[in-house]
Amino acid sequence: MFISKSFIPILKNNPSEAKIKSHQLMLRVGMIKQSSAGIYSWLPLGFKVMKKIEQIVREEQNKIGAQEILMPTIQSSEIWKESGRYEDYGEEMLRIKDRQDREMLYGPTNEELVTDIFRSSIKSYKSLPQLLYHIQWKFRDEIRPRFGIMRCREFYMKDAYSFDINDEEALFSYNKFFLSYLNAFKRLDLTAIPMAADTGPIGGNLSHEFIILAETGESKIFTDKRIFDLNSDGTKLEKKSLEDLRKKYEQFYSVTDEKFNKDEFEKKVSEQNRLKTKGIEVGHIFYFGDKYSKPMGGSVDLPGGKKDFVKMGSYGIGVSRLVGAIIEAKYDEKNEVMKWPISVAPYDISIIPMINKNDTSALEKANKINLEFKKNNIETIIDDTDENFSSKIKKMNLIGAPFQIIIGKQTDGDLLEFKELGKETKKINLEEIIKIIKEQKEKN
Ligand code: P5A
Repeated sequence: MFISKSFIPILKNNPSEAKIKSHQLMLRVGMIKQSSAGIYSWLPLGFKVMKKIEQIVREEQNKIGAQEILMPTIQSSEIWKESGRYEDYGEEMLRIKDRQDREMLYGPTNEELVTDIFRSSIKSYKSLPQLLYHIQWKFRDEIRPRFGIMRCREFYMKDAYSFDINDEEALFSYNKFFLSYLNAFKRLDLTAIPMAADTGPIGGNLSHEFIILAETGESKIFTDKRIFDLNSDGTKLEKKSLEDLRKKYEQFYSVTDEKFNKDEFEKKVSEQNRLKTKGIEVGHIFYFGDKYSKPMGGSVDLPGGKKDFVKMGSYGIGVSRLVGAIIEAKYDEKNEVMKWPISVAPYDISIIPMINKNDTSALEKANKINLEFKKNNIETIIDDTDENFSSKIKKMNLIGAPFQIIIGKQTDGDLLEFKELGKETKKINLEEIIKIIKEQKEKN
C-alpha cells in the first residue's frame, strides 16, 4: 500500500477527548471513526487488524472441533420470553418494533437463538457434543460507553455454545474452550489470565474471565503472581489433559472483584506473591447446565429411552475490544511507537524512501523491493509522499508495522537499513530481511 493512495487519516496530535492510550492511538491513526455514542465505523487500518484477530480466534475454535455458523443481529422477542430473560435483561437491550408491530431486538448475546436452532434439529444423544460458534456484531445499550471500542454499544464478539449429554461431558467442552482461549491469546502475543468470575445476566455457577493486565482496565483483579509463569503447551484434547490444565491454573488464587475474599486471598497467597491490580476482560466463559434448554425445551433422547435437557455453556471473546487491548499492552506512549504483534499487524514492514523533487531513485528502489516482498506474501506500506524524513518516521511508528526499511543516501549497493521496532538498525540485504520476516510469521 502506498501512503499517497491509502485511507489512513492521521492526526498531528492526540485527540483531546480520548482518555486512554488505545482510544488515542485508534483515533490518531484513523483506525476508527465514531458515528454516534459508543458506535464506530472501522476504517481500513483498524478493520485490517480486527479481521486478523478474528481469523486467529476462528482457527483456534476450529481446532477444538467447533463449527462456525452465522446468526442474525436482529432477534425476535419470543425466544427471550421463553427463556425468561426478556424482562430481566433490562435497559441494556435495544428493543425495536417492526412494521407489523412485532417486538424485535438487536442481539446482546445469543443463548436463546442458538438453543432454538439446536432444539429444532438435534433429537438424539448420538449427535452430541455440539460446539457451535459465530462471529457477529452485538449491541448493548451501555449507560456509559467509554474508552472508544473498549466499552462501546455496538461491538464484535465471537460467541460459542456447547451442548452435551451430562455434566461430565459439558465440563469437557468447557475445558476445550479454556484451552482454545489460552492458545488464541498466546498467538495474539497477550498474556491473558483466567480468573474465577461472576456470571451476571448469562447465568450458571462456573465461569472464568480471561484478563490481560492494564492499569486502564476496568476489572479489578486479585491474583497469585505465579500464575503468569504457566502455559498451555503440549496439552492434548483429552478429558484428563484438559482437566489437568484447568487445575494447573486453578491451583493459584486468581479472581475478579466480585469473587474476592480477603481472608481467602491472604491465606492462600504468600505476601510476596500477592498481586492486586487492574485488567481488561478480553474473554468470558460460562457453564450453566440447563438454564436455557429447560425452559425452551431443548432435550435429547438418552440411551435408555428417557429424555433429558442438554447441558449448555457459552464462551465469548471480545474481538473488537481485543484491538484496543493489544494497543494497551504494546503501545509505547512516551516515544509514540506502536509495534503490532506480527500475527495481527496491519502491515508487516514499512518502507520509507527519502524522496526529493530532483531525485526519485529512492522511490524506484522502494518499488523494486516491494515487488520482492509481494512475491513472498509480505505486506508492505510505502511512504511515497515528499514529506520530510522525521514526519515520515513518526507516522510509520504510529501505524505500527513491526519492521522498517529506510532508503536514503546511506543506502548503498545491496545493503538496506533495516530495523525491528524497538531494536537497533542493521545493514543487511533483502534476502536476509525476507528470511527474518518469514520466520516470524511462520512462528504464528
Ligand atoms: C458468552 C458468549 C457473553 O455475552 N454469551 C455469549 C456470553 N459474555 S460477556 O462476558 O458478556 O461478553 C463476552 C466478551 O465480549 C466483550 N464485551 C464487550 N466489548 C466491547 N464493548 C462492550 N460493551 C462489551 N461487552 C462485552 C468482552 O471481551 C467480554 O469478555
